[in-house]
Amino acid sequence: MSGGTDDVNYFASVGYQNTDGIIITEGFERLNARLNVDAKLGDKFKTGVSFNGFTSDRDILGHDMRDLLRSYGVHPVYHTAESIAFVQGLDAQAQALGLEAFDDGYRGSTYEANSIYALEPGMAAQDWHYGRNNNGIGGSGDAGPAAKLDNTERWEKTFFGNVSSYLQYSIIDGLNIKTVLGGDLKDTQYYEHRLLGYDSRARTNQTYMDQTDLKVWSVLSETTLSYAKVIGKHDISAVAGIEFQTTKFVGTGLDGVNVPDEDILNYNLFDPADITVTERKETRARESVFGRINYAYDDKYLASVSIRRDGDSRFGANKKYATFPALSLGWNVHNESFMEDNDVLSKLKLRFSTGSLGTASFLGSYDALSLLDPSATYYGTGYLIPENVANPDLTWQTNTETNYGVDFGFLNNRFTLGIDYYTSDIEDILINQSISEVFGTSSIVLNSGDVRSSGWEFELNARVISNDDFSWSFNANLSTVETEITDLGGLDELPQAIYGQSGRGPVFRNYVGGGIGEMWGLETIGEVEMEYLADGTRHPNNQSGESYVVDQNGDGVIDNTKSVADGGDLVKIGQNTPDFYWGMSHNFSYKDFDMSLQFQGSHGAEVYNIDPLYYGSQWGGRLVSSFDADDNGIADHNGEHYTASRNQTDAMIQDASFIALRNITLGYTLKSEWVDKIGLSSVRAYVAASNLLYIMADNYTSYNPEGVATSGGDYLGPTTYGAQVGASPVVRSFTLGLNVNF
Ligand SMILES: [Ca+2]
Ligand SMILES: [Ca+2]
Repeated sequence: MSGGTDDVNYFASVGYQNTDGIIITEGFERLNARLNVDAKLGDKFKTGVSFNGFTSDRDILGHDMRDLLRSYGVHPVYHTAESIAFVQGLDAQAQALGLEAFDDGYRGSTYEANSIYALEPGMAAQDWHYGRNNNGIGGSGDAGPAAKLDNTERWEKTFFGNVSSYLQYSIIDGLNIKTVLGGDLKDTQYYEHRLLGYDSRARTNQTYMDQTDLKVWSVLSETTLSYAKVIGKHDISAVAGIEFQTTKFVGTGLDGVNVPDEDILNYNLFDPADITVTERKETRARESVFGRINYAYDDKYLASVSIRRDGDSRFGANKKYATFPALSLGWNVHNESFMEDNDVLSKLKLRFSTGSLGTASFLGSYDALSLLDPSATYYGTGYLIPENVANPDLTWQTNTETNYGVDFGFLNNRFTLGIDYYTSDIEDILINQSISEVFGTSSIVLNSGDVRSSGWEFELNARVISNDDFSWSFNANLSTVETEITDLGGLDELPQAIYGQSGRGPVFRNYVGGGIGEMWGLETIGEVEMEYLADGTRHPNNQSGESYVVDQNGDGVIDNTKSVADGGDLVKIGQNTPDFYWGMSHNFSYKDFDMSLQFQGSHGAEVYNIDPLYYGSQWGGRLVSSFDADDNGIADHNGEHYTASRNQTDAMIQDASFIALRNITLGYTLKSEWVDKIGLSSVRAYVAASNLLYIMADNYTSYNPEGVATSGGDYLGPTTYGAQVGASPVVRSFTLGLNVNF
C-alpha cells in the first residue's frame, strides 16, 4: 500500500510465509511488516521515519542428515505386522541354531519396546530388532530413523524490530546535512533436546536439553555533510560523515544433561548438578569518521579519493583505531573526439582502483582481553579457569584490493563486456588458533598472517533481440580466484588440524606458500576387495571402507600425521577453492508472456565427504584374519599397506562442482484493457521453480555439494573449511504466484 500528497508520502506492506521442510521435522513461518513515511517540512527540511519488523519460527532437524542415512535399507521406518512377524521369525531361527536371542544383551535403544515380542505395528523399527552380525542381519546397532526423529527437537523463534529516522537540511543549493538515528532489537530463543530414545545404546549421558534466550540491542547514529556542484565541465561532489554504533548482548542459557526419562520435560526434574546456567552481557562500540571527493572533467576523466578512520572496542587497547584510504580513476575513452566516428565501439572505459577496508570478522566482544571462566567442579565448589589470553595488539584485519578494469560497449551498447583483474591482500588476518594447550585454553584469536588472492572477472551483457513482440537479453559472468598464504607472523605453518565428525576429516594444513585450508591425507591405490571382509552384510553399500595406501617415503610405516617433506606420508589431496565459478541469466518476453532463467555453476572445488562412511561402509576394519596374519599393517596377499578410509585418505575426496538452474519463472500479464475494466492497475500470474535442474559431478555421492560443514567445536573457520558432514539436501521448490496492483 502506498500513497501521499505533495509533501507527505507513505508506503506500508505486510508479508506472511509458511514453508514445510523436506524433512518432516523442518519448517519455517514468518510474518513481517514495513512502514515508511517521508515528509517535506517547508523548502529546507526533509524528514522521514521507517519501521520494519518480523517474527519467525524455524523448526530445525534435531541432528544431521547422515543420522537418517546410516540406517540399513532393509529396515522399515515403522514396523508393520509383516515386519514384526519377520524379525520374530528370524529370532526363532537364530535360537533354533543355538545362537543368542535378539533380546539378550542387545545393543540398542528400548524406545517404545524393550523386547521384539512387545512390538506393535506403528512402532519405530530399530537396528537391534534384526539381531547382530553374529546372530542376525542387523548392522550398525544404531537407533532407527523414527526413534531419532521422535526423540529430538530443535527450534528457533526470532523477533526483530527496527526503527530509523532521518532529518535533512538544505543549507544552500547543493550543500546538505543529514542525520540518521536508528535502533533495533533482535530477540532469539533457541531450544534443543535429545532424549534417551535417540541413542542406540540408551546412554543417559548422551541426552541433553538446552535453551537460550539472546537479546541484541543496537543503536546507530550517522551524520553526513554532502556537496554536489557542476561548474562548466567540472562535476564535483563530496561527502563527509561521522558514525557511532553501540551493540549490547544480553542473554541467558540453560544447558541440562542426563535428561530424566519421564513423560514431562522440565528442568525441575533434573539433578541440579546436571544443569549449567550461563549468562551473557556484552557491549560493543564502533565509531568512524569518513570523507570522499568525486571529480569528473567533461565526463572523460574521473577520479575519486576517500579516507575513513574506524575504531572498534573489540580490538586490543593499543590498536583499536585504524585508517583506510581508497583511490579510483577512470577514463571514458569513448567521449574523446578521436572516437566520435566509431560506429562499432560505443563504449571504451579504462578503470583503476585501489583501497583498503578493515573488518573485525568473527571476533567476539572480548577476544582481546584475558578472561576467566567459572567452571563447576565435581564437589560443587567451582573455580575460575583461564578462557583467553590478553592480546593488547589484536587489531583490524585489513583487506587491500587493487582492480584493473576495462569496459567495452558495441553497437550502441547493445553488447557490453567488462574485464577485470584484481589482487586482494588480507593483512593481519584474524585466525582462531588452537595453539594454547599451555595456557589451558582450546583456541585464541590472533592476527597471524597475510593472504593474497587474485583473479579475473568477466561480465557480458547483451540485448540480443528486441522487437515489439519478442525480446531476449542475457547477462553472464565468470570469476576465477587463487589464494596464497604469504605470511604467518613468523611461523612456517599453523598447527595442523583435523576437522570433521570425531576426527574423521582430512588433515587441514595452512602454510606459507600454500592455500587456505588445504586438505592433506594418504594417497590410495584402490579399495580392499570385498572377499577379504569378515562379514559383508555389515557393509550396506558393498564398500569395504578399507583402502590400500602408498608408503610415500618407503620407510615401511604409514604416518598420517606428517607431510612427505617432514618425514611422513601425507600428500595434498584436495582444496575447497573452485577453479572458476559463473552465473548466467536470460530474460525473454513474447507478447504478454515473460520468462527468466538463472543458472549458476562452480567448478574444481573439492569436499572431503564423510557421509559415505555412514551409508556405504560402516567404517570398515572388519577383515578376515588371514588378510594380515602377522598384523603389521601390510596385506599378506599383495604386500600393500592398508588403512580404513576414515583415516585421512584421498578416497574420501569428491568433486564438489555443480551446475544449477537456480530459478526459472514463467509469467503472464493480463492485458491492460481487461484490467482497467475491473478497476485494477495491473495483474500478473506466474509459476516459478528453484533448482529444477541440478547437475553434480559423477564421483559425488551425497545430496548437496555446496553443503560444507561450518560449525561444531573443532571448526576454526576458513583454515578448516572443506569437510562435508551430513549436509541437508539441495531444495527444489515450485511457486505459483499472483501480483495484483491496485
Ligand atoms: Ca612412510
Ligand atoms: Ca602382513
